[in-house]
Amino acid sequence: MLQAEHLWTPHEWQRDAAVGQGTDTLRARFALPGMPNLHSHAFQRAMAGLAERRGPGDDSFWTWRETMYASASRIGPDQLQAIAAQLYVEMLKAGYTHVCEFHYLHNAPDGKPYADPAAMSRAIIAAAREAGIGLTLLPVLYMTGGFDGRALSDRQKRFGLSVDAYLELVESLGAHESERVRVGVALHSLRAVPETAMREVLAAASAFSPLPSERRGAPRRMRVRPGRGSMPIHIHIAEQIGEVQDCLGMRGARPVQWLFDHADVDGRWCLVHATHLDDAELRAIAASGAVAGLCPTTEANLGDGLFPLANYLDARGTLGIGSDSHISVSPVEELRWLEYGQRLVTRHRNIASRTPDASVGEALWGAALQGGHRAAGIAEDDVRADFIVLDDASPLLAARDERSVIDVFLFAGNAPLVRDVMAGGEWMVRDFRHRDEARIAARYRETVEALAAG
Ligand code: NGQ
Ligand code: ZN
Repeated sequence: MLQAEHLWTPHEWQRDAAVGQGTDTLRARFALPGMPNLHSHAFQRAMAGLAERRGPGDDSFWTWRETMYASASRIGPDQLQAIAAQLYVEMLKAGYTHVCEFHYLHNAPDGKPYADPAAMSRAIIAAAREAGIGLTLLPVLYMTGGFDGRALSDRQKRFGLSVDAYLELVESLGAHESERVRVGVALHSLRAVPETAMREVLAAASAFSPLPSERRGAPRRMRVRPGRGSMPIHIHIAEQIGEVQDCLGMRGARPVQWLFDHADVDGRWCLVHATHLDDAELRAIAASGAVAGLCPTTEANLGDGLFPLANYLDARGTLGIGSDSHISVSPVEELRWLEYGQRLVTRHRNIASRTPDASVGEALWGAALQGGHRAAGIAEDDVRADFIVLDDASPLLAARDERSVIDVFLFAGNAPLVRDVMAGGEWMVRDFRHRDEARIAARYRETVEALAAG
């Protein structure tokens, strides 16, 4: 149980609040809800820092992608579980209590399906259980190598599934659903999914939405998440200018515009990155209730561009944060850079809070919580025993109170201020240490050393 002198329940502070159950009571001065991480490719953690050396030409997102593909090619289920478990421990220690895993590494390294087509998905589920983080598993449909419908390259063959194989995978994963493990659907990107395939998957996903009964019974039913809320739908979109240009050239519309013209985009959707938007696209996303899935440290690392935050917030858009490639694993850093990117280009301060006297830290943490839960498929009335406790002993928190503590947490620290983390009602991190971190880190080290040795 957590007994907090000051508990932030967006958007107000409660005094002397008790949350969670059990006799293992922890007293704390400042606590706040744990953050959902709405976008992760776990395997990429094992290459963080290995693409920061200049190549022969101009480096870009596309040259980084080749390095990423090469590192993916040697990872099987055991390696994936070891890497993901270590990553998820790091996430918990940083203050993330739930992760949406955008998972497309389905096939064996030779591009053929594993004997169990869900082998890689099950590795992710096992890793989340070991670490104790909540999971929304998003198996990804990936079919083509570009807008022109070209076949997958050899390195992309590990990602490829037919629509039928994909829907079977999603359906089979339903057996693993629980309070802590949810399943959604994902389309890798417009360039990787033909329009007809997109329609089939969306029809199947809608069969699970809590819609009026006459709208049920879409072409194909999946027995995933009976009785739960609607199924989240994630897609990468408009991250790179090259992608916007290709979409304009091949489909006659910008990516976000094309998506809104061809799908019922609503609050089930998470549009990952959505970096390059015109005004109409920005307003369409905001009005739809879809979540803009922002990954500022990855977007910076890959040279994607800057999301138009102020206009989007003024249009009452919903957003959340993800650590994506895991070049950094910290909600503090994502939110700090989300705000700082805007300060640097606008030459103004305090962008994320749109009302006078409102705390920027509270605005950022509150917005990303709301959007993160929505993207994870966690309903607003679904109470989560997911909390983080800040380190009372840090000199940074001396003489700080409710008014300033979240701003200090997000903007003033270098050493993380997250001391304890409750996830799913259990203390997974106490005094900066995760319950099982030594074992999980040792296995990660062995795994990465073996991968590096080839
Ligand atoms: C991914 N990551 O799927 O891991 C992508 C790169 C692609 C980001 N876009 C591959 N950050 O988009 O084709
Ligand atoms: Zn991604």
